[in-house]
Amino acid sequence: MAKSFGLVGLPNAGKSTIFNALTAAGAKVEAYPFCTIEPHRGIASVPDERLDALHRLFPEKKKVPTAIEVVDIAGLVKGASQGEGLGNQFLAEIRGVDAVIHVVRCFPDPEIPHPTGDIDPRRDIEIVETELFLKDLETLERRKARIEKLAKTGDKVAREELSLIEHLIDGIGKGIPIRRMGLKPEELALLKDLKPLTAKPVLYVANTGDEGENEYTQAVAELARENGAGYVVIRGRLEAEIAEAAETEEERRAYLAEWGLSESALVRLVRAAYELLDLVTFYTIEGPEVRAWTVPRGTVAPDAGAEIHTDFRDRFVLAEVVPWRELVEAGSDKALREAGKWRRVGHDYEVQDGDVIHFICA
Ligand SMILES: Nc1nc2c(ncn2[C@@H]2O[C@H](COP(=O)(O)OP(=O)(O)OP(=O)(O)O)[C@@H](O)[C@H]2O)c(=O)[nH]1
Ligand SMILES: [Mg+2]
Repeated sequence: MAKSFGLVGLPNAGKSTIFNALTAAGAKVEAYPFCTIEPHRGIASVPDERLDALHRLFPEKKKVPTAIEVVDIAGLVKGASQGEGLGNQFLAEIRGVDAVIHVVRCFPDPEIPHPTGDIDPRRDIEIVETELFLKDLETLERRKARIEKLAKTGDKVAREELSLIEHLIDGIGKGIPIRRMGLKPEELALLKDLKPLTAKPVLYVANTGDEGENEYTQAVAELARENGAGYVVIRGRLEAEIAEAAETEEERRAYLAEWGLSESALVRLVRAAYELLDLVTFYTIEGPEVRAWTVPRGTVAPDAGAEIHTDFRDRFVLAEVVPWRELVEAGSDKALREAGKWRRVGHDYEVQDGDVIHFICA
């Protein structure tokens, strides 16, 4: 399934611009706060040079890249949780995402108003993170009120959940995001339905002007290091314009190269996000398709197969595996087979990033 990312940030930080750069989907972008009043969802297919190289060996097949889903919401302002601005109500929209992309304004432009008057990444980030904390508090308090009675009657599950929720409320009160509370898998499982926002991994996007890195992006980089968050610099407006102007991936690359950029924002963001989420990509060449798939690192072959077909897990017999580069260097599947390079692996095999996998099922 496509991984999904929710964009948060102050009004005019450039969320819709980044959304456009990523999806080239044309969400409305205007120079006044709150132009995004409906959450926007977009799908972007992930450019992948390894997939391209594999596809050149099988040009008659269809190339199917992986995709990400991006959700753009309205800007958050201080006091959103008390009803300021429009942001708070939209936070619920990003409950379901796999990671939060926090867009931080790093472009100075007197024409574009800043909600607090001037750019200050550290303060700006804090305002937004405070709103995420407050949203989580609201969610947790509501849940607490609901299960307190049940816990009093001695219900064991409710008591466990209640004590976890009290622990989380306490941590948030101290300014610790849930993702940094070191929760055990069984505790995380209890939060499955609540989906608290600060439990999600965060990637900071320093949205900067055409000229690239500056003192503000430096500040974001520093904070990302301190907070254990991912970090990418994106020249949002420039990339959005290029994404919209370019008709093909080649054309896009050519425009980017003119600005000294070797890779698009999408490629860099996806790489950073996959790293943050600890995902690996594998490839299949089956039937009419050359296709990329994404799974968590450490996924064993039968579970990877289940991405393709749920019943592959039970029907799994063995898999043939080869690193993508070996297949590309061999020049064809036939040459690779003759060289005996396909490796046979069993149920315990952990899929490696860049594997080409052929599943053999009963
Ligand atoms: N100069 C400059 N302007 C930019 C850049 N990125 C975005 N902008 C402009 O800033 C304004 C706000 O950008 P949006 O993408 O709409 O901001 P937003 O975060 O979606 O704002 P809300 O939806 O109101 O929360 C637009 O006029 C953009 O064109 C940039 O890199 N440089
Ligand atoms: Mg917007």
